[in-house]
Amino acid sequence: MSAADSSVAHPEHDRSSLSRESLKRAFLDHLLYTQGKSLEIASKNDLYQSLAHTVRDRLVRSWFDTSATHQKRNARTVAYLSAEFLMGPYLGNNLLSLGISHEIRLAMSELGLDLDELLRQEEEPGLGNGGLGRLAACFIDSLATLEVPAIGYGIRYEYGIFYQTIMDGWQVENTDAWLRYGNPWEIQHAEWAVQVKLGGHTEQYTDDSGRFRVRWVPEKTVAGVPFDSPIPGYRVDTTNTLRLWRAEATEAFDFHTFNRGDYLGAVNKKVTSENLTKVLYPNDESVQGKELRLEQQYFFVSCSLQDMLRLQQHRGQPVTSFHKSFAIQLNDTHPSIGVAELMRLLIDEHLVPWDRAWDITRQTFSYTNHTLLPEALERWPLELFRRVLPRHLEIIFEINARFLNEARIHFFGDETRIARLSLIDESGERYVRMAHLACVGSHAINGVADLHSELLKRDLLKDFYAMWPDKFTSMTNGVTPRRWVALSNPRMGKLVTRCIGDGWIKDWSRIREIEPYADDAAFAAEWRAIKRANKIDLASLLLRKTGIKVDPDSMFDVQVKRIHEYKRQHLSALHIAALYHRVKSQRNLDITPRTFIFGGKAAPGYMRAKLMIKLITAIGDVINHDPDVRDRIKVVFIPNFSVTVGQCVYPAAELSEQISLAGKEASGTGNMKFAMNGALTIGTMDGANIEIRDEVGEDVFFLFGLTAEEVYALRREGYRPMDFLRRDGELHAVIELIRSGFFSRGDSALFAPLIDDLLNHDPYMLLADYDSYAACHSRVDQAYRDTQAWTRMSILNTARSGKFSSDRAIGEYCDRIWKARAVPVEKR
Ligand code: CBF
Repeated sequence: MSAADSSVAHPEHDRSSLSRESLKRAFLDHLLYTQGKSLEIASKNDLYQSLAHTVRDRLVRSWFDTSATHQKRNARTVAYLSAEFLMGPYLGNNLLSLGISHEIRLAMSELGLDLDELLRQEEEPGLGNGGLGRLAACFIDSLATLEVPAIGYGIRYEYGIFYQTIMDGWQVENTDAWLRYGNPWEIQHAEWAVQVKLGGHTEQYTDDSGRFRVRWVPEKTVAGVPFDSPIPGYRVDTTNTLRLWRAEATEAFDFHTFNRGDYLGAVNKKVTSENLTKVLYPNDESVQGKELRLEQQYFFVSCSLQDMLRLQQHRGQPVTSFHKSFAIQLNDTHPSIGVAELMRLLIDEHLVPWDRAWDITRQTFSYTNHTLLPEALERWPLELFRRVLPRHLEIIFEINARFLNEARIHFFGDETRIARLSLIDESGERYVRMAHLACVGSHAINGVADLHSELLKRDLLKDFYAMWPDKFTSMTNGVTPRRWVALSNPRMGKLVTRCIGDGWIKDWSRIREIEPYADDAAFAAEWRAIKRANKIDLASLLLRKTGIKVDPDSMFDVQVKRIHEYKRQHLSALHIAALYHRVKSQRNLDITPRTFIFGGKAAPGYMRAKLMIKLITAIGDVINHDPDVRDRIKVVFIPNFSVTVGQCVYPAAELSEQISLAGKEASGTGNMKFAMNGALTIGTMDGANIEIRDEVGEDVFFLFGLTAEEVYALRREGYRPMDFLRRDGELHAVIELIRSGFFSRGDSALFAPLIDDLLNHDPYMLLADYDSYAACHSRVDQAYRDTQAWTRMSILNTARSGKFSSDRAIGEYCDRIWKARAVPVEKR
């Protein structure tokens, strides 16, 4: 039984439908009537689908009651607009929320079935790239658990993030057909479909009352169809909605073309329209100005805003009080076209005067920035923008003209600053700057960790900060303890529950209550045993997925995240190669046996990141097969890192690598998942690492590297990587080893692009931080030898991680930005 199951489900649940007998009956009914199978001939997928339907049915009543309560109370609703929702598998999480995992397990076993096997059957919807999409998933879990009326709006991509395999050490991408067996969690609502216009031109006209108006004559119209999934809060009656939009052609056939005899041409339009939601762009932290991506963004934003206006009408509320009913959060700039779209809907379609519409818009939106990297800042070539959204460009010009008038009063005579502030970049080819649109159209702007928010104010958005200091705030990210502890680490959950009760599942700050147990020998022994059991589980997953056998008694040193130069996986690679070099030069060197575990995807077009994967696997290949190493070092790259894999990795980790160059990682959320599960951090003063260190204490954190200030200073002085290389003999030897082709079967050209870049430019300052990183690892090595002291640190680390729950983050957003509150659901 998991820790989470040990408490009773919410007392108000209709217990009879949750009894073992009724669960079994419902399951068999679904098998027969939904899947058309009997137990004897059912496939694993049939069994999974039947179970998923059985569980979904048990959410429907509270789902109804939730929307009825919200409508009746006209409750202020948070609309979380995000182009990505990386939800992870639903079944386990929904069982946890309902509190029926134990009964279901027994029901399945009485039918001769194994619940764990059925859980493994679920295809995870990979509708996100990484941190940003997963944050959205944690946030909607917290909103539901805190009973805040909320809808997550996004895109129902037919193909999510690609499936990664590793062949000969290289990343290979395969399509992710997650819908191939259907998605039992969603319900399609064709009756709420909306029409979305694209392309064409605008026309001016005078309406019946003599007012000047603009009409958009689109080139095409696409239908947006909503697919809803229930998002149950943990042991509460609230079940919110995740509403994802699919694009459909408005007409299946172009009859005109069809009648002319061009049968294939007649379905072309359908195919092109439906391409809109075909595939998730697999780029993380970089954008390509692709027309389809702009169309995707506009499509889901327009669908969502039209949907909110429909709900507003349904609630009997006037359009002019839209901002009182909805608080819309822009998850990065991807949905920021919403500012212009809401203006268009209010002015053109609901005939609201400009000033009133602008007031409503600004009071509705708030914007979260997730990155400082210049290559991740969205801007669209003006001509492309005009082609896709001609009416919006006019609106943006008007917003810009009014905004720049206001800015000129603030910054009288400072035309350089005015040009920097403008929504249109006119320094060369003209672009629409989406972050500027988001800033101007929102009443609040936030970064996702304190350092990041400060850097936004100091650099990226400094002109906006100078103009509107009160709009800026900081909201440190958080992650849900339901998925990332209760569900992923049931062994730890059970131990914690035994000691302090299960209140931590809904209120992670209570985890602090385990702090006194850090000095309790029996507790520490159990803590260690749990970590070891989790490591054994991960070891068998690694063996299954890579064929590499690892020693569960070695230290599990883990770096899982997107592969990116700024995250510096290659810094780890250099250090591993250096350890190897040491072992080879002093055969009997006494080192702490370590398993270095990597995982993460590189954007398919990001050659340097793909080469980093190859470097890690190539170094691993040599080390793992060298008898001199005697298994004291192992290197494993887990293919296709995902939420599902993460659930096995975080609980087993002992050391969490958070080694980005200071000032580059906005926050990080993996760092929080590791900390909650007792892995100590080796990290730089970057993103939320700083706050993790503040919380857990300096002596429970392995710090290295330059601070963001030092990075700026060094860059200002003129950074010369070679100066650092000359000072460090070991690093020099390692670089030479890689360069010579030692890890690439003699191919000295293979890693040249990476190495040359490090020696000549090193934009992420690996060489400047290397020394401090290697020295820090030696401290880790020593610390790990004292098992009791290490365990104590691990317990303290978890005990002091209370701040990093998404419940805390959502509480702050509700109070400080959304002005939203809990609305308990009335049961009917
Ligand atoms: O805020 C959530 C995460 O977003 C990113 O992944 C992003 O896509 N910009 C950042 O890189 C992370 O630092 C951040 O935690």
